[in-house]
Amino acid sequence: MKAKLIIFTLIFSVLFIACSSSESTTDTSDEITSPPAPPKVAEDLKTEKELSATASAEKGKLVEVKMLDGTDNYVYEPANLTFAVGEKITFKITSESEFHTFTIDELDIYETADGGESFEFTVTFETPGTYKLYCVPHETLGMIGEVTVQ
Ligand SMILES: [Cu+2]
Repeated sequence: MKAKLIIFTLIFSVLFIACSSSESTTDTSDEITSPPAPPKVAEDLKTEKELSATASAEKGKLVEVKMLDGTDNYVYEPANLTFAVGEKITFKITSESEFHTFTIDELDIYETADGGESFEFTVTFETPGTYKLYCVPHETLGMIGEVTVQ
């Protein structure tokens, strides 16, 4: 009689534990919460950048710059350019046979031309200074120049 009671108690206990453990498993899955809301994107604090060269649709004085790559000699022609403050210039950049860029970081100028093609763009130089001109793929090969605004 006592043994039966023990067995009954054991079975009951096992069932109880099994039930409660399965319940707790269910609880756990219920506890999975939705992913936290993404952090609020910081306000774009970019301030109005004071550009020292302004792009323009209206044409100015035409200046042609060749971007040469013959016989692995990567150069701008001319490589040194001088402009007056306030001067509006329409550049016509022409790539000889490879992709080149006409990049002046400080003036936010990044223009490109594919091999054999020309591209025109107009800028007005507003801040005196000496600015580095370079070609992104060929800078290390010496394809650099200088733009002076005075
Ligand atoms: Cu180049």
